[in-house]
Formats: sequence, C-alpha cells, structure tokens
Amino acid sequence: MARLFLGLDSSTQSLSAVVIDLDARRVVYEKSLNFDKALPHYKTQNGVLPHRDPLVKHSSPLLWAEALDRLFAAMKTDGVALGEIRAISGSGQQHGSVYFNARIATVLAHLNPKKSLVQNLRGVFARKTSPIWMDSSTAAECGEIRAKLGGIKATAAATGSDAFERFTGPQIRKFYKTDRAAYAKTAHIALVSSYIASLLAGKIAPIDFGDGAGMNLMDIRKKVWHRDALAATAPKLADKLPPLAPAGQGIGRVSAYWVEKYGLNPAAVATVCTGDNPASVIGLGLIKAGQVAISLGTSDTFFGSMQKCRTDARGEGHVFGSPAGGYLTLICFKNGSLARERVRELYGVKDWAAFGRLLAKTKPGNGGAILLPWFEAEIVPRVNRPGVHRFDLDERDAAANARAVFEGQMLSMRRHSAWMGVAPERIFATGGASNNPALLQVLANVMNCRVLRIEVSKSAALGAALLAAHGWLTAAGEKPEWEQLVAGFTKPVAGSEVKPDKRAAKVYDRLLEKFAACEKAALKGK
Ligand code: XUL
Repeated sequence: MARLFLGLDSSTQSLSAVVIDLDARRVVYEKSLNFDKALPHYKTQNGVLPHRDPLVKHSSPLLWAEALDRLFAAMKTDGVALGEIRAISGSGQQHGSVYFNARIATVLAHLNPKKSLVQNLRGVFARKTSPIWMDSSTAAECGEIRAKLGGIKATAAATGSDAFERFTGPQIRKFYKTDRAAYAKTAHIALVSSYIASLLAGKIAPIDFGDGAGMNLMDIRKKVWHRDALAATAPKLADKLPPLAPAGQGIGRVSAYWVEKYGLNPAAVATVCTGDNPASVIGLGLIKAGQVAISLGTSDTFFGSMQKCRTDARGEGHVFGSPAGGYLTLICFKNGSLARERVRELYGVKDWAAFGRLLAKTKPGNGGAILLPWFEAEIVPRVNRPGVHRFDLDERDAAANARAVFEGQMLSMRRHSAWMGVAPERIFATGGASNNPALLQVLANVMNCRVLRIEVSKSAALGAALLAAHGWLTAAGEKPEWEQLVAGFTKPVAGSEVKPDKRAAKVYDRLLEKFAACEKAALKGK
C-alpha cells in the first residue's frame, strides 16, 4: 500500500486538495473547487458574502463545509486511492473565525454519513456568518485592545503583531460588543483551519501556533494563550478557545463520516491544521532562516523564515509560529491580484499576457509616475477609506497605468518589509501573477534581487500534505528532517531565474523616496 498524504487548503475563493506519494516523492493528485462557481447558492463574490458596509467582509461556514463534501466526492469520482491516505492536514485563510453553540461537540462526534455535512451542522452555529481576513471594520476594537496591552510596540511584542482589524481577537471583541446574547451562547470559537480539522476529526480541534498567532491572543514566545490579551478582548474567552498545538500533530483517527461516505481508511489520522501562509512556508520549502518568498495571490504577501522571534516595533509586520519550528515573518497587502485585475479590466486588457506586453511598452520607473492601488481598504499601510491615488500619472494612459499598479505594489513591499532586516540572496515567487515574465522582471528590479519561480500553484495545500506526512512519521517514532522531507517537492522551475537589471534597480532606489512621499501625502488626506 502506498504512503499517501492529503493536504487541503480552504482559501478565500476556493478549496483545494493535493495528494502526495511520499515514497515516489511526487504530487499524485491536485484539485480545486471555486466557491462562487461550484456553490453559487451562497451568492458569494470572490468568496465573500455581499454586505452594505464595504469594510465588513464575511463568508459562510456552511459554504466551507459543503465545499469539503463536494471535494471528497470529486476525489472519489476521480479515483483517488482514498483508502491509502495515511494522514490528512489542512490550511485555511488566516484570521477567519467560526462560532459554535454547545451542541457542536455532540454533533461532531456523531456525524451521520447518510446526511450531508450541511445537514449535520444545522443548529450548531452561534453566529451565522464568519468574519474573514478582508474585514477591516474593527478599528475601534483594535484601539481598545492595543491601549489595554500598552501600545503598538507592547502589543506586537506580546502577540507577534500590533492589533489588526482582520485579526481574530478584535473580531471577537466586536462580536461581543455588538451581540452580547450570541456571544454568551458561543461555547467554542474556531479558526477556518481548526474548523476544517474539527470536521475531519469529528471533535473540536486545537489551533496551531502559526494560525494562532494571527489572533492577537497568543503569547508569541511561550505559545500559550496570553492572559492579558484574552482579558482585553472579551470575557470568558479562555473557556471558548481550544488548546494550542503544533501543526501536523495527530488529533485522532478521521471521523467515521469520511470512512463510510467516501472510503477513507479507518486508520487514517486527522492532524492539526494551520494557516495558509504558514503552510505555504512548508510548501515552498522555506525551511532555513533568511529565506524569503513573495506570493502574488488574492492578497500579496511577503514572508520568510526566522529563527529568533523579532517583532516589528512600528507594528506593520507580523510574526507567526512556523510549522517547521522557529518563526515566520509576514506582511500582507490586501490589494493584490484583485487590484491588478481591476486595472486590467479598467483598460480593457484581454489577458495577463497582453497586460505584460502593455507594461513592457513603458520604462522602469514609469517617468516618475506613481499609483497607490487602494481599491479596497488596505492593511499595509493601514488605510480604512479605500481610494486609488495617481501622482504624475495620466489616468487615460493604459500602458503607464499597467506598469504603475505593479510597480506601486512592489515599491510598497520593499518599503514596508525593511524592518525585517533581511537581505535575501534570492527570492522565491509564487502565486498567479508570478507566471508573468514581465511582472517577475519588475519584481526583481524593484527588490534588486534574483527571483526564482516556484510553480506550486497550490503551495498551501502541498504544505499541508507535507505537514500530515511529518506528523505521521513523527508519531511512528521516526525523526523526519524538514529539509529532507520537502526535497524534490518544492524545486524552483528550471530556467525561471530572473536577474535584476542593475540600471533599472538604481531607478527604483531613487523612486522609493518619491513613493514614500506620495504615500505619506495620500495617507494624510485620509
Ligand atoms: C495573512 C492574511 C492573508 C490570508 C489570505 O495575514 O490575512 O494572507 O491568510 O488567505
């Protein structure tokens, strides 16, 4: 029997599965299910429920559960050897939270395979919808928590990050303040990742150190719930949170629901899941400290591994626990691919190849034109009133705007990642936009660094599959080394290396100053 491991990734817009064969050292199956397309009855747009307040972004925990049923059904139809899967792990969009009443534990323990998950879960939610990472409606609560913890620097030193609107603690505080009755009825709070793990295991699952750090509730150094942070957030919160545990650690055998319905092996183990970024660190093979990756996805993220915990005193960056041990640093820019798409649509550009060709018609630095693409409220820098800002840029000039949106994004990344103090030798690029050579060249030039593409379209799901393997091998008494485990799965694409153009890099060194001034001016106007 092969040693197969399954990784799931419940992201903003889709649920993905990756199956690896550990001995053959390869991915044997990949599948994605787009929420808007596959489950249109939830009426989501890019995975988000419509809401009149543009700062409020919620999704549906039932949608995520239904997607899980659908994906297992698809795997069965596609002939995946589900009986040979030894362990499962998962990752989820970070920060999003699910609220259960006291019935959940019993319901999870007796999931009925004759019914769908959605039918099983009827009546277990204390809150119908789930706030997700795109939500920026909790500025007041962030202020309250930050003040109680002693300011930005102290909050970051305690929990790994300043209080952020999308982080789970401020979201829980808002829920407590605005719906006390429902908060009082909440018996358990899960993250998207621990929700998926709970459904797989048939019991309330722990939260891991990676995703747990995205809550403003975990002591980043001791990796336990932070008493003062909990007290600053909402009453009786400790009773509603599960224990913390390392990602990949076994929770128990998978629920009989999955065995009877889809043919999983009854001995298969459900393991602790993590956030999509921590999982991607594994999926991209960023095991050694000092390695950096840029993911150009729904959000653009800049992240890397670090051995010792060093927090950002200015409060823009985050420190999370890394599933490979140690820590990872991360900066998240909300206006990623959706902003690029908006510009592409605005100028009627057919596809990304055409977008790249259009951009290439202009020169690096764009003659000093700057665009700040805050189509949505932005996380870094913190912008709560969306708006697009152009400086020395003609709105009618399609080519200049195509370059300006991506240059603006990359300059912002360079400016706001300086606190990490890492001078990477090379940067790994991943995510949809990394397939575009013109964009990759801009990235290399702005960062003045070699860039290599890692073609793992599903780096988070692959990371989750590797986590499942690591956890399973560890439980079997082996001592798997991360570097050996990921080897072969996460090679950069041959011939994908892009070298920075030294002249262009100099242009960006100079432009950075102007960019900072434009950003300051735009923020002042907010
Ligand atoms: C990270 C963040 C996003 C989500 C996307 O802090 O908010 O990258 O994890 O799924």
